[in-house]
Amino acid sequence: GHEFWDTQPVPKIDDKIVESGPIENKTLEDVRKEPLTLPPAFEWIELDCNKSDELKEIYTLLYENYVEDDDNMFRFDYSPEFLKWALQPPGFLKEWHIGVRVVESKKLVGFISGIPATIRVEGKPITMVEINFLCVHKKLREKRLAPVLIKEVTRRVNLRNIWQAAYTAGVVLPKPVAICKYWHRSIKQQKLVEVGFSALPPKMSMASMVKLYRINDEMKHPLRPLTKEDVPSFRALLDEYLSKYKIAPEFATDEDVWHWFETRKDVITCYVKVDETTKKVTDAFSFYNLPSTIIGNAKHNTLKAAFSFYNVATTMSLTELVGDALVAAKKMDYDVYNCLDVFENSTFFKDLKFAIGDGDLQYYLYNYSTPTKKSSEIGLVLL
Ligand code: NHW
Ligand code: EN5
Repeated sequence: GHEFWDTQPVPKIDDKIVESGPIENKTLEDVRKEPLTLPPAFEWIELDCNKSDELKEIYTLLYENYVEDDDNMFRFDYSPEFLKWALQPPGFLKEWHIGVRVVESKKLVGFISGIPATIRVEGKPITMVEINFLCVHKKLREKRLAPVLIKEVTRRVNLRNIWQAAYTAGVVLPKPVAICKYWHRSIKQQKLVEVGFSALPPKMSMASMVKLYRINDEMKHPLRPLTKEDVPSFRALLDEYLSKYKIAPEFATDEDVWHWFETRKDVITCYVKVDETTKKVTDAFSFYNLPSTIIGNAKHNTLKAAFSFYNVATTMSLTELVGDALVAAKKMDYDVYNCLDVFENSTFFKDLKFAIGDGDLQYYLYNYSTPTKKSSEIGLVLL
């Protein structure tokens, strides 16, 4: 049983869903006007990502306490600049950047965030919040603090007349709308083996492994960083492409697209190919930078990972496009390129020598039921 989740408007694990729509319909009068009650030693705060000390507090909480792999060898290390980007898209609300402090020491021990987004579910655009960076300090685990954070963010989102949410998690909860797999493309073989990210297959030498995973020094296609001038045609391309998927974001304005795809050093990289005569974007790859702390390795402290974001290919195959993304990632000194089996990504894994990971990523919707989707029907990537 799920003491908390059983009380929430989400499908039960064995529900067979055939139609799409909200699970419950509430109005503003139904929403509690006061914050949820915290145990007396704690207080609610809003964090301001424009204040470097507050941004640093979120960073440190996550650096020490956020998501680890199943064997506790790696922990995500989202940088402060990354968090500022992820938490402040156009239309963001500071009141959705929610912290819990210890009253006495002022130490930040809990966090949850929401950002506004329009997500299309089976073609229907729905105003939602994307929930991310839920974190409770390791010393306060299993004390039912997470449900309080979730209820508080729900309340603050509901007060803005928004009733649906999208989120992803490595754990299984009621009820995934899709179950996706992580795949990995090795770039720096030796280091990945040294840190235990990958194993040297039996009967394979390091030299033959290095040779197997060699990546070209130059891209095959004339791709260059996205510019502001490209944005209108890139948005048109992206929106048309995303409309093929059963769950996908809608990038409603040029400002949204520029926010999410402008290249920011060590945060997000987006390259495009532009047609010489029409000047329109025809192809684009993007990936974000999410390193992990390597827990307890004497030689290496961080694993530098690129995560595939949105890719659109029209004048070349998706395989060739992502092949060029790998060239860019190698040049930028990444150790590994990570990718979910969403979109048509499964079509290039074999040719580009990806290997399946040991981690799953579940996709969820809050207060919206819709038939379970295949990973290839998902057109959404959350950070
Ligand atoms: S997923 C990453 C989540 N963060 C981490 O994994 C970091 C490391 N872990 C922790 O910090 C991306 C803690 O273990 C957390 C749980 C805080 C995860 N999502 O406080 P208790 C996101 O940020 C349920 C949702 O005692 P704890 C997405 C669990 O099933 N629920 O546990 C976030 C149980 O409920 P149950 C999760 O270990 C989406 C209850 O929490 C969960 O000290 C949030 C236990 O609480 C997870 N990842 O703290 C939902 N992990 O019913 C948004 C555990 O089974 C919903 N639980 O008894 C939408 C809201 C907005 C709606 C607006 C209309
Ligand atoms: C919210 N936005 O488990 C996200 N990562 O496979 C929160 N495995 O890196 C939820 N265990 O398989 C995130 N190497 C959930 C994911 C949490 C992190 C996670 C997995 C995904 C991962 C690696 C390392 C495993 C270390 C031991 C893995 C094996 C494949 C290898 C790749 C390189 C080439 C050879 C084969």
